[in-house]
Amino acid sequence: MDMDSGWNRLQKLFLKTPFPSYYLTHKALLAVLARVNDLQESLAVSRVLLDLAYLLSNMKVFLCLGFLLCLYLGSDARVYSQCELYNIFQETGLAGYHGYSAANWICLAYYESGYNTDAVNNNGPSRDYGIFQINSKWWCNDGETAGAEDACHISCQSLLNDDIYDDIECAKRVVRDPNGISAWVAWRNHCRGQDLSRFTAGC
Ligand SMILES: [Ca+2]
Repeated sequence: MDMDSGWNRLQKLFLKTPFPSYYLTHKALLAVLARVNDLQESLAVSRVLLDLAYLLSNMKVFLCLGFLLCLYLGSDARVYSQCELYNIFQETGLAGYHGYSAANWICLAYYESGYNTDAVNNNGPSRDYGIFQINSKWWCNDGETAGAEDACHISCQSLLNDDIYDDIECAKRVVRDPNGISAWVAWRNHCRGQDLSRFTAGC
């Protein structure tokens, strides 16, 4: 039985694949190969089969870890561009919601968070979260704000990831209150009555 040529082919196959678990598997295969050389062939073959079974089960673990890593990276924070926000606000109907154009919402997000989804501002008794800086006293639940209302029925943590669709639903809830968009100090101070055309230019 020509073990070497078979193993060499297997090694080359693993070396060609860029996935890190295959690299680790390749290292483990080399260790197995070193062991094979010291044993009788019949014994070696049974050990090799056992080791292969072990490696295959390990690969499943690596694949699962890779999948979890992708999930983790997939929910990471990010900084949006103006035109990305413009398109999402159009798609979700936030543009024009309660009479406020996309430019008003983009201006608001710019002055509240700089379009950064993981922005947090600690006010002392409460905190503001995410791209719209939604407050934990009235709108979201961060588990550490006394007398919190949680009117959006949402975890404040979920306002910090790159999925802003839930943030937009909460912003719609905020603007439906009597204060409307004036609930956002940054909008009152920087956007109200201003020429906002630069916030949608080129989109
Ligand atoms: Ca979110």
